[in-house]
Amino acid sequence: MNNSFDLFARAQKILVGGVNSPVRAFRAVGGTPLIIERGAGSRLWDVDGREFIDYVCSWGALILGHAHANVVRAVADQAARGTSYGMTSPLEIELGERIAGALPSIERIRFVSSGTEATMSAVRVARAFTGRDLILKFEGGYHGHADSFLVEAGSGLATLGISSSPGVPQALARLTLNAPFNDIAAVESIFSQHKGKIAAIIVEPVAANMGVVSPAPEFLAALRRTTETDRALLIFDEVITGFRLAYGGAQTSLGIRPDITVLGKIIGGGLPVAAYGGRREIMETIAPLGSVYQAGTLSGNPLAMRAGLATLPLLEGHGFYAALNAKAARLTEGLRAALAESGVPGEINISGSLLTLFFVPSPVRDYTGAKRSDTARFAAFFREMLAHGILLPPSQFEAMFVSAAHTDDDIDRTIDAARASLRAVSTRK
Ligand code: KE4
Repeated sequence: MNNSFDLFARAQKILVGGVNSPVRAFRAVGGTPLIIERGAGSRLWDVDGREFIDYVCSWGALILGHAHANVVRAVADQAARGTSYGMTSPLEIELGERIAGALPSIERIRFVSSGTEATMSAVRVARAFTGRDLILKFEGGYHGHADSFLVEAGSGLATLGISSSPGVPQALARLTLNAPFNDIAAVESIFSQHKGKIAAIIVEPVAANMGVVSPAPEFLAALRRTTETDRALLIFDEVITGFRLAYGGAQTSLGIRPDITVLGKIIGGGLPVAAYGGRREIMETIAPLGSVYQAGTLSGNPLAMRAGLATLPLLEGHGFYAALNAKAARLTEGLRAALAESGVPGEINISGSLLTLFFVPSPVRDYTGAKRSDTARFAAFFREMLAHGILLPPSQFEAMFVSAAHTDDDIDRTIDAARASLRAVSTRK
């Protein structure tokens, strides 16, 4: 019996590529994509009953793991009280206040339903507030699929080898400038070429869509200085890092205050929630106070708000991040030992509970370095690990996510599986 195979064949007859997001199609790693029946804790089960230790965790949203009891209870209770009122509820006020309490750079916030919606709106606000059109992002950075970001982007575009998406008018693509991540000289050169014309830099403070790449010391501080000098805005895209690297996100742990922050994933506890927020004078350019228009039918809906409100308090608890990061550190140590033992060239970048094993011979500090990866060997490793019951993100250019639900035994099993899988792929030429 192979329900996965049959269901994927059926899916392809209605869903484009059999998926609702490209990276799920396993195009870069081969094999039949998973069709998942259910999840609980650190586990996923597919429709054939196969069990996996999950390091995708809904691409980072499930920092508590699948079907956490508090989230399930909150969502069930709220469903019975109504899922969407089309009007403001106390819940969105409460979640907004909680987030602003964790990130002092957020004086006003607007909830939306996806990270793309949030980053797209943040850029619109930055363009309106500065009266400028150009934006600067980083090669391999991913900020969702709004037109302005699909230029030299990471994540699924890197996975599929798409450098820039058709359908984005050249006139718009030209307004997006790119620099190598961690290359402040390149940023300063671009700013001197376009003095007074750049509305904002948008950056993942810790890159996670070229694989994980941490900022070089002083890089983010230099971005802050450069934008301030030129009166451009600094947008931190913390859709992944927000409430992942610390209760307040990367900006808290790295001590840099952006003008606008974009959040998603964890703040929704697994339901569709994202947000953008920042300085009051910037955010009050948005309707109904200002004339920058942005709206959303399900923005701030009570069902999703309850999932976020059930999640965030559990992260604030004493020692949550220390315990989570210790698990990721132990996994990384084990994987590094397995790499050394196998003789396979590889580097592991880790930041908190985010990590990526690159099949490269030298350290990865930007997208050019990440693209040196042996993606064929990564694909073979992915398939070997899957056969051992370990689900990695199906792309060399994504992050592994460790959750609070991952146990020490999960970590040990993952290291053992990696040891066997690296031996198996070490013979590949
Ligand atoms: P969504 O529109 O997918 O909710 O968020 C877009 C986004 C924005 N900013 C960052 C830093 C992101 O990582 C994302 C989305 N992340 C990808 C995985 N790296 C989502 C997974 C997918 O595309 O299926």
